[in-house]
This record gives sequence, C-alpha cells and structure tokens, in this order.
Amino acid sequence: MTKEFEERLLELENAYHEQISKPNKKAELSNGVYDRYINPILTAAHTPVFWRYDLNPSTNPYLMERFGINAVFNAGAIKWKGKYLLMARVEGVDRKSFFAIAESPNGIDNFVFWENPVYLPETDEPDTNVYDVRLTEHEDGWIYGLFCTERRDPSAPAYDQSMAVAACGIARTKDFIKWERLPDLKTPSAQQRNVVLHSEFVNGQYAFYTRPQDSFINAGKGGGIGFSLCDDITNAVVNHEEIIDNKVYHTVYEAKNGQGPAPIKTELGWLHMAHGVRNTAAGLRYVLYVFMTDLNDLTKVIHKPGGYFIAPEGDERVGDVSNVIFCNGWVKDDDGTVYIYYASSDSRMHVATSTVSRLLDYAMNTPADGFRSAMSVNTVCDIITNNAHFQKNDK
Ligand code: M1P
Repeated sequence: MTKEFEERLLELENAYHEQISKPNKKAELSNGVYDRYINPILTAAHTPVFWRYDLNPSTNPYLMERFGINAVFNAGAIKWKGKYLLMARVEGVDRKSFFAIAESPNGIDNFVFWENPVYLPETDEPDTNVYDVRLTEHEDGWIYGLFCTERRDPSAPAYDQSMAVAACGIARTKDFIKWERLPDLKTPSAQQRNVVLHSEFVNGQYAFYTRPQDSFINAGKGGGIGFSLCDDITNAVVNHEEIIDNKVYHTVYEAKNGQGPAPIKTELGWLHMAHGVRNTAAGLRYVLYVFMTDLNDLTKVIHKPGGYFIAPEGDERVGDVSNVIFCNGWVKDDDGTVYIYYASSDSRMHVATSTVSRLLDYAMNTPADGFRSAMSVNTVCDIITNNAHFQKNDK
C-alpha cells in the first residue's frame, strides 16, 4: 500500500465518521406542532466507504470510487429491539435504487448503515427498480415491507425507453435480514404506487391503502388514497378500491396524493400522514398533510386540517427533484413521542419530532380547508375576534 493510498483512505474514513457521529439538535422556534432537526440524518455520505470503494491497493491503486451512491431518501421506519431503524431508498449513480437499513440509538442522529444492503428476493418478473418501502408490524406476527416495483412497460415502442409500469411489491420478514418475497399486489387499476398495509385485520382481512393511477407519472382519472381488503396476503388480489381521500381542485393535493406510512392508532382515531402534489410553473411541488380516520370505520375521514403539515424549507428545497417533501416512515414511542422521518427533494433524510397529543390537537383543531379565499378570510377573522381578550404584544 502506498503512502498516498493510506492517506486517502484515512481521509475518506474520517469524512464518513464525521457524518455518522454528527450530533443533531432542534431548530429554533417551531410552529408548536413539531420540531425540525437541523442536520439531515441520512445522506449519500452516510453510506460506508467499504460499499463504495474497492479497498484492495492492488486492484484499486488510485483508491477510486467503484460504486457511487447518488442519494439516500424516502425511508420506511420502525422501532425494533429498542433501536430506530430506517429502511432507506439508496440510489446508486446508475439510478437504480435498493434498500438498506440504518439504525440509531435515539432516532435523531448517529444513524449507521448495517453492513450489507437488504437482499430482496425477486419474483418471476424481475424488478428494474424498487423504492419507497412502507414497514408495517402486522398483528399476524410478520413485519411487512410494501414498496414500489417498477418495470419497463411491455407495450412501449422501442423508441420510448421511459414508459414504465409501477406496481406494489410485497415482502415480509421477522429479522430484517431474511426477506420472503410474496407475489405483487393485484388491483383493478393500471398502476399503483404508495401502497401501505394497515397494521390490523379488518373483518378478518388484510387492509391496504392504495393509490390507483392510470399511467406512470400522472394519477390521471385515478388517484386519491384508496382503501381495499383482501383475504390472503400470500396471493394478494383486491377487487375494489374505495377512495377515502381524493384529489381536490386548488388544494395542496390537487394533482395527486398518497398515503405516507401506516397510520398510528390513537384512542380518538387513526392518525394519517400523506403527501399531496400540486403543479406549479417550476414543476410539481410535494408537501405533507395530516388527516384522521374513524377508529372503527377506516374509510371515514373524521378530521382533516387545511393545507400542508410540512413543506420544503431552506436547503430542503433543492435536490435531484427539487421542491419535494416525502414521508413513508414514522415511529411512535411508548412515551407518545412521534418521530417523523421525511426526505427532501429526493436527496436526503431528515427528522422532525412531535407527540401523539400535539398531532391530535393539530388534526382536530386546525381549521379545515374552506376551498375559497373568502373562507380563509373568515377563518383568520374568527381567530382575531377570539383573541380580542388575550395579550397581543405584536400590535
Ligand atoms: O419525485 C417525487 C416523488 O415522486 C413519486 O411519488 P408519487 O408517486 O406520489 O408521484 C415517487 O417516485 C417518489 O419516490 C418520489 O419521491
């Protein structure tokens, strides 16, 4: 090994160690609903040096990167054996994504990837790309990962190499190392993304949140968050998708939307995180929003605050696909803390924390979208009137 090789390796390892041991802290002055943390918690630079470099001086004398990582984002999340696990979408410079698990002792920093990425078995129809896993600890005893599997559209002409078909892949595990791959979900819709498994049986059946779509990018005539039931998850077929939360004109979920992670059960209803998409002159804008469904009737939305919950801010605005916030993982702790894991601009992972009681207060007491400017004015004026007898130091 040459001196240059040795020095360069030390620099690479120091840079990696600096990333994974960076302490995180809450940003100042939150909106009272949640606290953002300042540092991203997972980035391409958090991937181990030994994934990216051949460390053998005789086969890699210049110590060149042999497998570049482009981004780490859209992670599923779970608390398992006292550790906070993120099952991240790791995207190589070749644009293919795969899953890898990073664990942290406290949920806000010190995330370290496990030695190997997830070995995900394929079905008879190999996946070209897999991404955006949602983890659900189901009452049947398995931990399920539902993810998007993407393949080239078989009907696409040779000149079009971008037409794709998205479907829901299903795998399950008991230890996050060995995964059993089940057949992809079959639904009445042409394509599916953002499919999530509910954690409990509903009338003895498995329940899925779906996102029917006509084509790869556009939800088209489809869209909205659907709800479906099926008897057998080892051969999952759903015949009916009931839309429980639709796209709506001139809202933050006008173009499309999708369920985030599996909803959290509370005594007042199921708490949902979702993403909404609207079109702008600068392209699509993805934000998060919250809603609640009835404890016993999962198809009934009982509360839905107007507008977004988290939108891209500062550095979060810029990345491979700018102006995007996406969430497919959160963890509720026994003390009621909720860790919201979100990605910005398809590039990196962040965390924000809240509590179940704050999220319920937000969901139940934030005014709903009035769908017209005049209604927004009424809402603000109601708040102003109700504040008449309280201290107003900003006058
Ligand atoms: O690029 C933004 C997001 O676009 C897709 O989400 P949706 O299906 O809702 O449009 C996904 O590719 C997602 O991974 C990505 O973050």
